[in-house]
Amino acid sequence: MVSINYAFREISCKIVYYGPGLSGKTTNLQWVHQKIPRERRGELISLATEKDRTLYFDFLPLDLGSIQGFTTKFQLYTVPGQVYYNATRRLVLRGADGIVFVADSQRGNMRENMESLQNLGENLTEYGYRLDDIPLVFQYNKRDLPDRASAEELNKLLNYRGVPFFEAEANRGVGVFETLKSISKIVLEKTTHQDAMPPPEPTVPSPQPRQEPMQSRPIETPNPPSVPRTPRGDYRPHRISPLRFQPLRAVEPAKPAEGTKRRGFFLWRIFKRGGKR
Ligand SMILES: Nc1nc2c(ncn2[C@@H]2O[C@H](COP(=O)(O)OP(=O)(O)OP(=O)(O)O)[C@@H](O)[C@H]2O)c(=O)[nH]1
Ligand SMILES: [Mg+2]
Repeated sequence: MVSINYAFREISCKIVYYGPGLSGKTTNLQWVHQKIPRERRGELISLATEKDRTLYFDFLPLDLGSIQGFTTKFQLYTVPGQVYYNATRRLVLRGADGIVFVADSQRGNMRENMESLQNLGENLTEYGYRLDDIPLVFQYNKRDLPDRASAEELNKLLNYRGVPFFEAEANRGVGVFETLKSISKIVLEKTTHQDAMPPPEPTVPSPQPRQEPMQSRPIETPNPPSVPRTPRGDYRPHRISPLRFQPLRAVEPAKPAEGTKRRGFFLWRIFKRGGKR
């Protein structure tokens, strides 16, 4: 689920690269890691067997710039494509905001593609998501190899939703960034539309203590407190000096001093008698 941290003006999204074994999921992340500027990405973490098959997942954190004043952080994951790692696949899929389905274009692998897509649907159901709803794009990879199915054939077989698809050669970087751009755009659009983004411009530019990212649904748009203006016209936050701060106490009305009531009574009697005691 996309998480939005208003204090740090940050949106975090999780994208999962899914697909059959050896379709090129890890290769996609490797290319992105290699090509994206260092300051925009973290380290690529890969847990692989000695034959470079993904054993658990690959993970790559990215900073994809800002949208409406919010920094967008993306976490890219791949699942292990080998059939018997389904428990791991399901685990990696948890909390995914968008899916890139990397299909192998070689004709001999159509069955694996279809089974993997079906497996994706089943695993999503476990988390209460539906393949019909989740942001999804297809990448038809290995377009350089002979005996590949055409994009139309692959669309007929897999892309029943008619979502964006990209022909790719991930090992040469062809189509890698186009795919990533497309899925991130779809995820962000969904977030901004569904969750009524953007939140109101907070008027208090005060650094706040780090908070755990808030879940995006339901989005709360807290009313910023009214803030005084400085003579220069810019806003400054309320500050309460700890020395001046006194907890509020109920103010009791002052009791009349002892004897006030009696004195009043005698004065009244003297008045009635015309000033005589
Ligand atoms: N010819 C060709 N080879 C590719 C392409 N993309 C990836 N490969 C190669 O395919 C092999 C498998 O790629 P990976 O990225 O490890 O595949 P994967 O989907 O992560 O596989 P698992 O981790 O087992 O699920 C590697 O040797 C890649 O170099 C491509 O577009 N064309
Ligand atoms: Mg892999």
